Amino acid sequence: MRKRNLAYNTDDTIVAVSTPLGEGGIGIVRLSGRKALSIADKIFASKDKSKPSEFKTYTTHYGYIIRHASLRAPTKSGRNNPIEIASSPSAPRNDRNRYAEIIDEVILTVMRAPKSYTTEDVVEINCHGGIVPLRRVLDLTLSHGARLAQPGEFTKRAFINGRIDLTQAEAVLDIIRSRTDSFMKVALGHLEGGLSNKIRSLKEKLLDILSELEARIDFSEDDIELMPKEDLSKKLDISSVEIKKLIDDAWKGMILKEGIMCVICGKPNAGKSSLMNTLLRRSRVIVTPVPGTTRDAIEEEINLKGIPIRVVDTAGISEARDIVEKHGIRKSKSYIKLADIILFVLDLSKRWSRMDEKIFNDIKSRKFIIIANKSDLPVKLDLNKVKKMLNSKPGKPEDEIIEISMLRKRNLDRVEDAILKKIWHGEIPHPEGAFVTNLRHRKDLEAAHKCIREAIKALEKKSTVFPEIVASEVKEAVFFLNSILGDAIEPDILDRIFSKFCIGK
Ligand SMILES: Nc1nc2c(ncn2[C@@H]2O[C@H](COP(=O)(O)OP(=O)(O)OP(=O)(O)O)[C@@H](O)[C@H]2O)c(=O)[nH]1
Ligand SMILES: [Mg+2]
Repeated sequence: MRKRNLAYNTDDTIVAVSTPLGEGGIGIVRLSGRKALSIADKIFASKDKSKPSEFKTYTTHYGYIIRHASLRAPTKSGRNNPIEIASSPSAPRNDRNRYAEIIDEVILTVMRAPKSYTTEDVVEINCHGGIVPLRRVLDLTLSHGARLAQPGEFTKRAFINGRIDLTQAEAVLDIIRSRTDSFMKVALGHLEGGLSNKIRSLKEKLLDILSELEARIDFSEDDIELMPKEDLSKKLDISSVEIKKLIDDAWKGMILKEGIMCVICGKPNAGKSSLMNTLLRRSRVIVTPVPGTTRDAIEEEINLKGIPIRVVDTAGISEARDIVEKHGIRKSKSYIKLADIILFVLDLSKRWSRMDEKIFNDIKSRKFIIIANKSDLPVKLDLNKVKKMLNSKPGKPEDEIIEISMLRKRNLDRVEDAILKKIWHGEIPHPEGAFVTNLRHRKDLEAAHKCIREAIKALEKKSTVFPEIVASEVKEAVFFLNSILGDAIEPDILDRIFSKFCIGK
């Protein structure tokens, strides 16, 4: 890939701590740029006195990070912890080694341009993983002329230098942020170019159509043989269908990435908190026979077959007896509004009440599952009545009601299956698919799709200037595909994308 012609200066050498700040076995300071090796030469001392600029690429070396006397403020006592291993080329011969200080004992790796993460010379210094050693090594590289990297700047350089495109750069962030194996697989697929290849192939098809149209604009029909209008239309239609498929499947990728929110609601004492604990497989929330035990909403995340699900247990909805309950119930209702899926818990041992009716009316137009709990007790709830109410909704009522007993652990696996079925509408996608997982990509695809539909409409009209109109729509569609790949992108959008990264990546 070529270096991208963007207003960004790759002349300076950047540095950052690439591992999380805090205590750890090791911490890594990463340098990238023209001076990475020369800076490393100045601060690294190995026993055999070899220099990083002499090291072969992808080799690691044991040694010390040292600060030479010239960079140190002399101490009053003059005791500067001199060590013998240091040798500064800039110090006078007889002063050499006298005032050097060991900063840390390290392993240093050299990765030479162009085969490195950024395609520049990269040096990674594995220090002891503590805030002080890392900060001191970082400060030392800064004092030798490196500049502190901005968030995501290493990946930005990989992009600017043409090693990866923008979907791949975004995939790096997705990998770092993945919360489930399934999404990680999707993100890895994107990093390997799964999505870029699809977008590129779409772009090639549109460029072919564009060259046909331009031939029509430049030559008369007598000069060359032109593709029949119907064939052009067919080709555009194929591209339109392919883009539409990517847009239509984007929700799957978004769910794998963002997850969904599942809110448990119902009357007090129905078994909501018991259900929460069952889904979490641990005793997270208090369960007691006293109605009104849960007073505040409690959120936790589970991984349900690859989907991150935020499960929320809420306070039972009833006529509030005091101000605390009032607040709790208000919160329950606002969570119901935010939910992607609602788990409405009913107590089979109690009759259908006015409160059940109220809750049902609030959720009936939403995605919900009725969990009829306490099937171990004598049944008083008229489930047929509930099923009748569900009949007014599309779909089969038996898909919406699951009779369970949390106490006897009856039918519990059916709850998870029902949630998955609701999410995927019965069809579980393969994480290997090149799904769009990013809102930016989806918006650009929607814009490209709109242009192609306009192009098809223009083709159908009997205008003499149709090639110009169609060509301009197709060009615009190509522009949006280029924007996904980062081949045509505004610098501020680029900045916004990379600002989401962590420092050091
Ligand atoms: N018999 C029986 N009791 C159950 C079952 N599930 C839960 N319980 C009991 O019902 C009571 C209430 O359960 P919780 O899970 O606290 O109910 P809740 O809906 O969270 O109640 P609030 O927080 O008060 O709104 C507890 O005593 C549970 O042990 C069940 O399947 N069968
Ligand atoms: Mg509760």
